[in-house]
Amino acid sequence: MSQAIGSTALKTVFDESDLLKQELLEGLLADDKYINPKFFYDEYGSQLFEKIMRLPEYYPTRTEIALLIKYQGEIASVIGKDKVLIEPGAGNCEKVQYILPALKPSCYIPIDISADFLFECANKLQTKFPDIDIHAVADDMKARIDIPEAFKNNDKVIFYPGSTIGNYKPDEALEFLKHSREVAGEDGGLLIGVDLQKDKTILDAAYNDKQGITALFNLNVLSHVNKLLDCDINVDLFEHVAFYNEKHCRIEMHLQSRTEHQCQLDNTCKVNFNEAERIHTEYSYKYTVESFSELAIEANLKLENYWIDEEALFSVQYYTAL
Ligand code: AVI
Repeated sequence: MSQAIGSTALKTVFDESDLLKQELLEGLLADDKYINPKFFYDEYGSQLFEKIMRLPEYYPTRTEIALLIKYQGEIASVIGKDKVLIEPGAGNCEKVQYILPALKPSCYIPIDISADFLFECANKLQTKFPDIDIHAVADDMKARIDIPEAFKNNDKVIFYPGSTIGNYKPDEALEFLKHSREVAGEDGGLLIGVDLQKDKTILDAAYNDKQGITALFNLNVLSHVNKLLDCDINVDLFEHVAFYNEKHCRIEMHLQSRTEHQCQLDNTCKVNFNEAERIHTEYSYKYTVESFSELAIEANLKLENYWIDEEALFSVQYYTAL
């Protein structure tokens, strides 16, 4: 297995942390305060997200896995053989394992910024699937992907499970779809997990679990901000708020200030919070198969096939060039 560390990785470590700090300050000093959801995932946040995925109320993960297992044969025959399968934000490369046995791509390229973890998982996967050339790339999702010479002429299929697309605003989702269309080219495709619109009570429960793990996950972003900015926002002065906004078809997560208070952010700036003022932390957009395929058309992608569970909770959709 060959491994390629993103060539820009080392060079950008220092400027990257300045940019992240700047981004956080901008969000906390804005009139409508916000923190980008990417800041959820420090070590503890990632552990909490692992727990979220196993919660009884959080249906997306188990429903998507069940779909991949049940329909792996059909998915493989729709996609075809000998593809180069590319997975942006692959993390622990878990979900791909459910489709690799039937799909049998020539090459699998998982991409993630957590280099050590990615290489460890990719190595394990290589042992399990010795006939597939696994070529892990430690970089961000937008990085230009160097396809190994031997597979340059194979069709490319992007695999993007987890309904992570839901965490993008529609214009960002469209940008992702356009980027995928560009990488896939005329003969490739996109296999994507998309969470579906459903009864508000199911959605509200999925983001307000009884054990309070989602609340811890949301609040932990403030501890992460404290580490990154070296400041002391009092996490106890905030509470988790999550609800389905039916008008915009999205879950909204916020952190709501319990009282009026002030925090010192760095040497130069303080931030004031009014009582009940919110910091927006995440959107999780929910689609219908139709609404998502309409968005995809704008990226020149056409819906080839889709698979949904019996309760119509979640969908796996396959797109090719329009
Ligand atoms: C990562 N993403 C798809 C999750 C979601 O459902 O939007 C993040 C999450 N936030 C709270 N619970 C799960």
